[in-house]
Amino acid sequence: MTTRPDISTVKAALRTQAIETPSWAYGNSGTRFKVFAQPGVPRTPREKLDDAARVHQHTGAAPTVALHIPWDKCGSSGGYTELATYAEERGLRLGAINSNVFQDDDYKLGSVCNPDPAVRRKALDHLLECVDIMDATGSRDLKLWFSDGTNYPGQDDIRARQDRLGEALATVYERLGDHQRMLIEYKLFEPAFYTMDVPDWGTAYAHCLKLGEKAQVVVDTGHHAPGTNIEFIVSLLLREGKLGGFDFNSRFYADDDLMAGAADPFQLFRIMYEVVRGGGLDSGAAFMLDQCHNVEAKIPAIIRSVMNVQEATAKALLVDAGALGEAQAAGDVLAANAVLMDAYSTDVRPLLAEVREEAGIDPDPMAAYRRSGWAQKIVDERVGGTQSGWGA
Ligand code: PSV
Ligand code: MN
Ligand code: MN
Repeated sequence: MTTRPDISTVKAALRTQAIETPSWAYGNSGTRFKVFAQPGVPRTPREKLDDAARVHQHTGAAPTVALHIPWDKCGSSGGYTELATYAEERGLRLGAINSNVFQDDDYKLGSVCNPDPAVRRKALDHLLECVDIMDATGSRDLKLWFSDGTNYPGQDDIRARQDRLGEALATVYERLGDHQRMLIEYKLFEPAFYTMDVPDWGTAYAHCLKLGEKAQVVVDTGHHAPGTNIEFIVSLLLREGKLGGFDFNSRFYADDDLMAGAADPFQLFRIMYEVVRGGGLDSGAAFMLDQCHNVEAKIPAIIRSVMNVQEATAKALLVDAGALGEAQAAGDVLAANAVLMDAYSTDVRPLLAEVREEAGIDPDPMAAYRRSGWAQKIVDERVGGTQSGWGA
């Protein structure tokens, strides 16, 4: 039985898919070895939004922008409300608020897991401040990533550190409003090398389960050991109602933060297939990018990443579910694999071009951006761009 999805259904799903871009990807960022500053990068959160508006204008698929506090600090809660209005005036909304408890000297031995209660209190206050900011911006998601961990066996009590983490998370969870969520991100290693306090999806999941339904896991695609089957994790989290969203990026080695879909487009397809299969396009999962553009131009790199996520999604939507189910039920391994590979091998660029044209935008976002003159305009107008994010 062939049940290739109806093309209008596929188009409708592609039209509604929203990909959130990170404010920090617009600024100068790079590796710990060198940040190659680029002319014309934003100097303020508003200028980051100006660039994000270009990405949304050319793709039609990037309506929200994640903030990182204090990289996007506004001073007062009024400042955040004004920033939200500024975003709205440009057809955008402010997305996830990312906390930052990893860049102060005080956090040398950790933030909410630190053995010193005063440091823990400072970190907790920052997380609570992030919820205040969400109230001002109207953001739904608080994204928590902790660099906490230890470098040496015996350095600290790893079990007690879990207790400290649980306590902080519970306090922040209590502070969340009805429509707000807490997304807990995990990372295998770095900056700590012996233990991370949230090293994997299982640890994040265990805390989320204890906290309640507003707590969900976020999967950063660069945060696993090489060879990890990320799509399995995605499938499982969706099945348990605990997939909060993604930080998409590509990696060849570790947390490379390269453009999504650049290193392994097949992996991105496999992930998006599990998203489609598990109802993740409609579950409220956030499709965020978390990338650093060190040697490539930033705005077109973000446009390319959005397009790569869209292409993987389109291919996943084209999987012939009927034929796949039949092959699986018959135990026909090769036929089942062929169904998936057929979808992956489909050139979906014409389909996405059509979707864009029907939405009244240029079918080729990269070319449209190049022609727009924006790249030159920002070089001419912005002098002394700021460093944001990693390397800051
Ligand atoms: C940590 O490596 C991380 O993936 C977290 O999401 C941070 O908030 C983000 O990077 C900043 O780039
Ligand atoms: Mn991340
Ligand atoms: Mn990362």
